[in-house]
Amino acid sequence: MKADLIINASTIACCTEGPGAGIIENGYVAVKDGKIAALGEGSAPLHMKGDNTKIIDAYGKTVSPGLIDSHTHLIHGGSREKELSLKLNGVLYLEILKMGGGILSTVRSTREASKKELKLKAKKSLDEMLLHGTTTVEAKSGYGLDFDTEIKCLEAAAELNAFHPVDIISTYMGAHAVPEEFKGNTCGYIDFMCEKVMPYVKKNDLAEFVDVFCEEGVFSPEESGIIMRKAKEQGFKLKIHAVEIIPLRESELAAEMGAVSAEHLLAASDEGISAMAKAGVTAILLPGTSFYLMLDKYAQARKMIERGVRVAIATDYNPGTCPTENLQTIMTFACFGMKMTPEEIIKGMTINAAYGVDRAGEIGSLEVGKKADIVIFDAPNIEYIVYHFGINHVNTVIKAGKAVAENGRIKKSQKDGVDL
Ligand code: IZC
Ligand code: ZN
Repeated sequence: MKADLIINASTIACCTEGPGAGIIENGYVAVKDGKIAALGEGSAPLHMKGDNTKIIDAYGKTVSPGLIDSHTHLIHGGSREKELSLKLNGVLYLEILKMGGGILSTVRSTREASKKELKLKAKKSLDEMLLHGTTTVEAKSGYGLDFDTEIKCLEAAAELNAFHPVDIISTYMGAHAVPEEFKGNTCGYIDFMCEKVMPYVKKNDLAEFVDVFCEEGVFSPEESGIIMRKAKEQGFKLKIHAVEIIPLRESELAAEMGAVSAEHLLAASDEGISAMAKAGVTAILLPGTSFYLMLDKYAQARKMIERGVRVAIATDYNPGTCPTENLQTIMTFACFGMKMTPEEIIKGMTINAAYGVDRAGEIGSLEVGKKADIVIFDAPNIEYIVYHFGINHVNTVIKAGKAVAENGRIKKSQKDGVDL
């Protein structure tokens, strides 16, 4: 069997299931037809080398599965840097939202933007993500709230997905805030989402998941339960922003509803953690958001891991509470803020994140038969990536067997000319 080869890798983090990150020291990975064909310690078997074999020498480097950013708010207009001074003066996130800022300010910018403007802005972010090692991203809508803008954003994501090397998994998140036109009429807004928007999204295959922002002053657990039930009836998979600055039983709700993931989880109760472990709900933790909201509080990753919850880590890339596309910086926050080990962190951004977006059969680990989404870091081991923070360690990104980014540059592809 002839294949393309990555040889001499100092560290290969296979990120297979079970304890540890499946580390191989000094090994090789063989890629054929866009999939992982073989991998192991030492040199690649001679019969794999043919005349056309492409060889990457990864001496001194670390090879891992492509990173999966399992929680982002990719598509939006505008930015919110003007809220920095409010934050510095102690005005809290939910207070800014109540004043019509925060999410609602991004809703205004997103409604004003054309689909083309939204795509151009999101493409820039996808390029950054790819250069920093992300090969799959979950993208939530939720900055349109009205029918036309939500559909515009979901279509923008689908059109970007069709040509950009990063794969996009879409989530409809109309339940991100109650829009001004439904102020005081949350029930009316819930009916509108469930009866008008969701059927159209489903029929046009614009999203795989539905997500709800369950938080005091946004959607209550009862309201979130109604939205999730209706979404499930229509065939959507479920996610929940279980922020739990004040615990409201959101993790129990995620378990009861059979959600694929519960995200944030800043103060999950012991009962909630056990219920999630039992129901197989993936916890997607977002330590960059704790940092950016200047909270003293991080999710209890250690307790969740000890109780058997699968823990994923994501950026939460959004214009308000975590404006970064860089998962490597988030690795350091996960380590220092939540005391996760580098092996737990890399698994949180690969195999566990794949579970968080229901793709664990195809991506998230280096195993024979899985898609060859691979990152080569210019770092001798994964500890080094977490330790030396704030810079980009990525040397090469391989997507479905093809090198798509190298030395800080995205490679020209035939599809670069696509008109956005
Ligand atoms: O734009 O503030 N938490 N949604 C829920 C966000 C943060 C994004 C934002
Ligand atoms: Zn979010």
